[in-house]
Amino acid sequence: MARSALLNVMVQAATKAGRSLTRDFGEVEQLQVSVKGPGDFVSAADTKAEEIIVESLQKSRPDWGFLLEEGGEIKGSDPLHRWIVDPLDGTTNFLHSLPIFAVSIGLERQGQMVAGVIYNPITEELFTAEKGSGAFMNDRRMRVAARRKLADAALCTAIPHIGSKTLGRYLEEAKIACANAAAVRGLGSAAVSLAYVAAGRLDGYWEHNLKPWDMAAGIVLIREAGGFLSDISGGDRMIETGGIIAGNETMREAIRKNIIERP
Ligand code: LIP
Repeated sequence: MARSALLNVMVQAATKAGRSLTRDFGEVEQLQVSVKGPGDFVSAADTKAEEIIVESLQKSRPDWGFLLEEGGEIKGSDPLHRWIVDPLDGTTNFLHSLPIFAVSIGLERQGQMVAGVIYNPITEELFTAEKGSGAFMNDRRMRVAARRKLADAALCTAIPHIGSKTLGRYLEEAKIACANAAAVRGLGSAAVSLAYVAAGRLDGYWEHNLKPWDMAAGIVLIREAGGFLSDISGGDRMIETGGIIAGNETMREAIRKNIIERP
């Protein structure tokens, strides 16, 4: 499969950061037995991966700016392009040696998401998409799943953690979802979850409080895999509101109407 020059630049940055994360993931596995745990080590791994990505992307596109999970906004001299980067999405999984995490790099052009790369360096699954050119997992074309009924669907959402203000809403939604869907999962990485919807492994995904870097690349993957996205009210302000629902068009609307809005 021939990738565009742009995707090559993104893949190079993601895989380079992935090599660093893989080395650190090996260390984290050793640190589980210490009482202090690997917390500080993981923050350092996250920051290191982000620096690798920034350096790599800046080398190829010196004028483009960034929105970074760790480093915030870096303005570029080109006002049209901005990279949106999460160097380690699924930090808690990484911290606990669960190999469900990813590097996520999205490209925004004039306010539109136009390219995305999500890479899990442990499974070596590389998800790529560019507007108008389709979505791929490694070299294989991806399509969202065709299931239309909640009763047949494997859905995914975020399970709240200690101190989270969303527990009440989650329990309400989970009650309906568990009673109506074939399966409900929480993977702990928005980027991986969106990539899995694009790959047809999950039928639908929703979450209320994401940051732009959690979803930027995933948005392009879903659209290019023939899927649909909306914010919680059915509009397209996912990045602005932090709410997202993804799936094929029937599944996306079924999640919104039956699980989130509830009749
Ligand atoms: C996290 C996720 C997780 C989501 C959290 C958070 P981090 O990103 O992807 O699935 O529920 O809101 O944003 O902190 O691991 O990069």
